[in-house]
Amino acid sequence: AQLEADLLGAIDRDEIEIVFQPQFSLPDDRLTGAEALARWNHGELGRIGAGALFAIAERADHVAPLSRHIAQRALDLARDWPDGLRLSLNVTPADLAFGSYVRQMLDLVRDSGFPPRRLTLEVTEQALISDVSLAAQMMAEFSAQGIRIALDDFGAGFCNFRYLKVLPLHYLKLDRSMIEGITRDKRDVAVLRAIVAMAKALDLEVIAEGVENEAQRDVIAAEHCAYYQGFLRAQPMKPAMFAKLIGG
Ligand code: G
Ligand code: G
Ligand code: NA
Ligand code: MN
Repeated sequence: AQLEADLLGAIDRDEIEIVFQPQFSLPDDRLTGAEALARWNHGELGRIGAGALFAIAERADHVAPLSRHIAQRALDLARDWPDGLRLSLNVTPADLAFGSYVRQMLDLVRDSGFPPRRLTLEVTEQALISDVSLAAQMMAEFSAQGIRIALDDFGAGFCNFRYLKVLPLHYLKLDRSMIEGITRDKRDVAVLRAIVAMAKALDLEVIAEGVENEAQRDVIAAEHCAYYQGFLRAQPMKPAMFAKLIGG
């Protein structure tokens, strides 16, 4: 309960850190942007990852201010990135249950000066389960402003394929569990190939995550994934490091 009580103070004390994990295009390995990942650098407990951080925020009913804080920080940091680089922000399921989430995010984006057409929101299937049509409507409002939507962690959950049809998505982001075996098991490649073909028919671009070695990178390139991220190319890094990477 102490952690829950501490969360708003942590935001004020600037203990919520944003790191960026670079994303690259295929087959040319060009840097295309970064995903913002949050963590809590707790004074006594050390680093608390995003999963635990959002679980604490839900128990404390502080998801909205936490999400707002992270989005604000990330947008602020990304404002000076070269044109062409995209920023991805994660959306937590509880965000979509918050009535004024879209309004609040659109206001934040506008106030930040970061161009909405360079912003991607990553939404997990889990966020859609309670009310798909409401989620679709919220996504459409973001899309209308040029913001793109990625369906995140695809392949990790139940993969309701109907979501791919009814939601205004731009990207399909494959969970790293779908990438892990592709250099060892032909059946993993078969699944990947089928999903990429389906994505193409639905006009979705595929992002592979958790790419850890050259062999995996070569398979996803051969299978026509459009983008990837993973430890092969870059770990999540401090904003100053990312600024250096892009030549700032
Ligand atoms: O980086 P880490 O291993 O802690 O990420 C764990 C999970 O938390 C990942 O699924 C990631 O998408 C999610 N996550 C990371 N940062 C954020 C964030 O700022 N907001 C939300 N909603 N989820 C995040
Ligand atoms: O669910 P989400 O995809 O947002 O999770 C992001 C998390 O995945 C981050 O915690 C990040 O550190 C981790 N991650 C990023 N690249 C790799 C990778 O190549 N391998 C593994 N195992 N984890 C990764
Ligand atoms: Na994500
Ligand atoms: Mn993911």
